[in-house]
Amino acid sequence: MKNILESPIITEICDMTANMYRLGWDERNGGNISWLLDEQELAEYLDLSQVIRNIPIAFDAAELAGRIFLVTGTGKYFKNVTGNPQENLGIVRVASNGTELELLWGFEGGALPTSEFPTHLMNHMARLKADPEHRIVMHCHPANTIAMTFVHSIDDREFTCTLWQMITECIVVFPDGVGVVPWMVSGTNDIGEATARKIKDCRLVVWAHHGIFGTGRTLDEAFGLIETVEKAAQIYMKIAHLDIKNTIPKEQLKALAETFHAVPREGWLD
Ligand code: 2HA
Ligand code: ZN
Repeated sequence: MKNILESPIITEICDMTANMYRLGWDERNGGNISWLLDEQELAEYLDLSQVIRNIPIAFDAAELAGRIFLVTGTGKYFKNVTGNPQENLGIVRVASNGTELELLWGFEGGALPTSEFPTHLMNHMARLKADPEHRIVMHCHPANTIAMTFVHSIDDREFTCTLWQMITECIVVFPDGVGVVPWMVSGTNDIGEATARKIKDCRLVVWAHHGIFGTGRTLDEAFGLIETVEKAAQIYMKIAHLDIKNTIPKEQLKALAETFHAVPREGWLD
């Protein structure tokens, strides 16, 4: 067996959580990541028949039975992951009954998956239907994106069009747009369902006054989507209170998307 602490899985998530912490997106225990792992790759590092303990979950994830996820722990700090991956991270398999997780590695000292795991699993289900190559769900608290939800309409289309107009690259990076879920109690199945309903059509969902979810095939894709939204929101927050003299007209956004073969959400630029 190879040493899992030296695997790309653990080294990449350590680099990512440290980077996100340094960007100020994950204060205290803020933020969480889950990664749908490749079973064959994981079998080089772990005996997948050895279940350490079972962890109940409060909804039916039978659709994901047998799937294995790396996930950050509830109450754990992103800044501490690199120094102690085995306490701050866990690798869990959805049991065949769909209402339990089988712990295969990590979560030492009795730790549990993120409180947002229902949302993560529902997002994984929704994105896998849209893209079989989907692997990552990433949540964090970037300040400008959150700030924007206090001063801008939180209609999906209006919020997205403003972001598209903030930086030329935006429509190329996320032509599928951003969904916005109005404020709800987090950690619940209800917010998970509301998020999954939006994320089935786009890879990004903002939680008003809370944070953002990015998804993708790789950690870099999910991170890059969030990074681009946050930069656009930062520009919005720098200019929203000023006298706007120039903008990128919607017609030009259409031309831009066409040039880069990006397909914006149907009807959103009309
Ligand atoms: O993991 O970010 O939304 C802590 C949170 C909850
Ligand atoms: Zn959060």
